[in-house]
Amino acid sequence: MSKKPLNIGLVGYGFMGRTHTNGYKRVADFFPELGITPVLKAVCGRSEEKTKAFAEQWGYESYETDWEKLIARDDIDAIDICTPNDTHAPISIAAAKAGKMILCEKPISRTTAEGEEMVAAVEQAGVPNTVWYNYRRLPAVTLAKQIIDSGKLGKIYHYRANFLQDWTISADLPQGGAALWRLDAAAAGSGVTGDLLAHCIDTAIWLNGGITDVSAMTETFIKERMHQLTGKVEKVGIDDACAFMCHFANGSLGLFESTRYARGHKALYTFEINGADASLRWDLHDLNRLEMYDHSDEGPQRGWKSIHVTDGEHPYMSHWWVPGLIIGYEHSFVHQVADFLKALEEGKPCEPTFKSALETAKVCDAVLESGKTRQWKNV
Ligand code: SOE
Repeated sequence: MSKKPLNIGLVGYGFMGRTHTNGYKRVADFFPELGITPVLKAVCGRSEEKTKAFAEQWGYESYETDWEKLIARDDIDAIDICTPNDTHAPISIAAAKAGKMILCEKPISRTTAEGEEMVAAVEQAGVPNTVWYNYRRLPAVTLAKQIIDSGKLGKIYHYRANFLQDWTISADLPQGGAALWRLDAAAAGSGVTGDLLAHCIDTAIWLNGGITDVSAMTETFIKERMHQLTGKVEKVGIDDACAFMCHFANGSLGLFESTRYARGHKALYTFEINGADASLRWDLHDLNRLEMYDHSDEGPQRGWKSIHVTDGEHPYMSHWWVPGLIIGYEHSFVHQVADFLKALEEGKPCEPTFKSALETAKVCDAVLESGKTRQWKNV
C-alpha cells in the first residue's frame, strides 16, 4: 500500500525531540494499517553543529537554525514543538498562520492567556493540532479510562495523584539555559505545576472530568540560584513543590502532590481513583499493571487484583509483542503519533487538542494563584 507522507518539521532536539522522533520512526512498522506515514523532513535548533549532528543521528533529511524559516518551507506539513515553554506560543501561532498542523509538547503554554491565543490561532486557521500528554497513551492508563467510562466504578468519591522527583535538590544546580530552563520562571512559566502536575491534571480531567476549584500550597525551597544566561545569582521564580486539593464537577474530591525534592524518587507518577463500587490504581514504575478492587467480586475472594495489561485485547497491545510481554515509556509517544495519524485520516481531532489542553492550563493557573494568595480559587 502506498502511504501518504506527512512531512515533519521538528523544533528542538532535546529529550522530547528524541522521544517524538522515536515515535515517528517506529509508527509505520507497528501500525501498518495507517495510510499516512511521517517523514523526518527537517529538524531545527539554534546551534548549527548540534542540530546537524541530531539530523544525522536520527535520520532527518535536512536542518534549519531558524524556526521561522522552517515554518516558511513548502515541504513541511506539520510543526512539532519540543522547545522550552516560552516558545510554544510564538511558534504555534506562526505555524498556524502558515497553515501547518501542530504537535506541541506539554504544557501547552506558560499561562492560560498565552494558551488562549494559541487556541484562537489554530481555530482560525483550521489546522489539526494536539498537545503531547503522553501518559494517556500507556495501555494501562487507557484501560483505566475504558473501565471508568463503562460505569464499573459507580459514583466516584476520590481521585489522588503524585508526581515526585529529586533532581533539583542541590543548591549548586544553576537555573536557565540548555536543560535547566525548567528552573527558570521566564522560560518555563512555573516549576513542578506546569512540568509535572500538568501531567497529573491532564490524566485526571480525562479520567474523572473537569476540576471546578482548587486550594494549593506552593514552596520554593532554594530561593536563589546562579542563572546560566546572565552569569548572576538570581531569585528563583518557580515552585519547587506544590500540593493542592480540589473539587471535580462530578462531586468527587481530588488530592495532588508534586515535588522535585522527594529524595529517592526520579519519576514516580501514581494515581488512584475510588468509586462506590470499585477502585483503580496505577504506578508509572510498573506501567503495564493496573490494580483494581471490585466490590462485586465474591466475598472471601474479594481484594485488590493486578491486571497485567499485556494482552492483545488491551488498548494498543495487539500492535506489539505476544501476550504477556511488556512495553515501556517510549511506546506512549509511538501511540500518540499513531492516534494523530488515525485522527487525520478520519478527519477527527486528536485529543488533547490545544482547546482541551487549555483546561489543564486553567487548573495550573488557579493552583499557582491559590498557592500565592492562600485562598480557594475557581478554575
Ligand atoms: C521533568 O524532569 C520531566 O522530564 C518532564 O518535563 C516530563 O514531562 C515528564 O514526563 C518527566 O519529567
